[in-house]
Amino acid sequence: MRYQSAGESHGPALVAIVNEVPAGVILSAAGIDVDLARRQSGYGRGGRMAIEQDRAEILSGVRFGKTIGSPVAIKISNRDWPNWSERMSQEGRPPHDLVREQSPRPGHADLVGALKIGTQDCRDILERASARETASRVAAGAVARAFLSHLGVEIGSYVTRIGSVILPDEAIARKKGVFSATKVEASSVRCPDEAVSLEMVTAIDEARAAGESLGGWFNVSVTGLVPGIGGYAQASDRLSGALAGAVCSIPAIKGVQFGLGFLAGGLPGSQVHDAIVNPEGSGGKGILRRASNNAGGLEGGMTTGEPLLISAVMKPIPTLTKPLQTIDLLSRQITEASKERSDICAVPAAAVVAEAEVALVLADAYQRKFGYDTMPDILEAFKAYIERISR
Ligand code: EPS
Repeated sequence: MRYQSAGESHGPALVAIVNEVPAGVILSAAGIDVDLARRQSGYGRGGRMAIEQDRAEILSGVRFGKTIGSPVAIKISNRDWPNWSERMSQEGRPPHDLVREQSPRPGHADLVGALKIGTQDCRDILERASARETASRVAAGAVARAFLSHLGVEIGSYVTRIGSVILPDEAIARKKGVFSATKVEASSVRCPDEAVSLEMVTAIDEARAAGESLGGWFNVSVTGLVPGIGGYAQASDRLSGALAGAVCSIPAIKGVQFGLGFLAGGLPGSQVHDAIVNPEGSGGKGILRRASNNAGGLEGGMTTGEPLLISAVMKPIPTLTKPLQTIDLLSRQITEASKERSDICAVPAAAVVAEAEVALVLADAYQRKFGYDTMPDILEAFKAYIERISR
């Protein structure tokens, strides 16, 4: 399963096309909308989120509520488009009063993108480098999630840090991979602890007042996985690489770790590796388990069957209301970086986008193991595999 997306942040719409979706996956626009709304929410978002109410329009690949084995195309209209139709027109000449974005923001794709494609108007870059593009990823990821739910796989996420506010038992939560989804969804910053959520909200308010922006950390946790998804024989088979690449492809993500992650580098082997045990009360039958999950659900580039635990760090948003110094691309004079309408903090949204990226990687890996064409065949292969590894 693979996706591609298109669409400018202030163009008429975003589009996602998901290829290699098997027939028989239950899929509805309303189901996709749930994830689109989760991405839109989160304390610290900017004015754009008050304008948009992202809705998925399924253009192809679904009939009577189920996929039919053809590419699934999804459109998300930009409600802001009428305000931009002249500045972003596909036809004609630029309006005489067009304001060009020629003061690149440090930390954004503005400067390097402008150098790359040979423009002095960074709008040509920022329209696509904008985090708005992640709405299409979430729509594509919802297709992968729908496929995985037929196989018992569930994906969630929670925020563990915003600015200097850290969820205190972060390491414990990461090890176990269990958290209260109800508490997370009830928190405006996707943090399972109510008191820490409030501190995070205050930190965002303070950043807003200071003309600042904030980054943070989040965890993605996946349950219901079977062992042996991914592979060890070729570099490209390794699920760890595919997952890290997918999460790092999200704008502003600067690092990814699994399970104990960087902490594993400071501990002796006996305190890192997870003992292999029989499932409790099984009498020596059933899928072999682990006494702990420091590996974060991955060994040798494959799932172990324990929860997959991915942590990532997001840098602060580059657009600042008290802008940094930059160079005007036309005059080469020192100036202030441009001030686009922006978010103060988008860590909760990034966590939802990461869920989608993880879903797409896992869906692809499950298909490689159990088949591509149709759900009944895939489920039969899946059942046979579970039976074999349980003996
Ligand atoms: C975003 C849409 C953008 C920003 C934000 C996230 O809309 P606009 O640029 O019209 O305000 O709110 O984008 C960025 C933080 C960024 O760096 O581009 C969205 O849909 O998530």
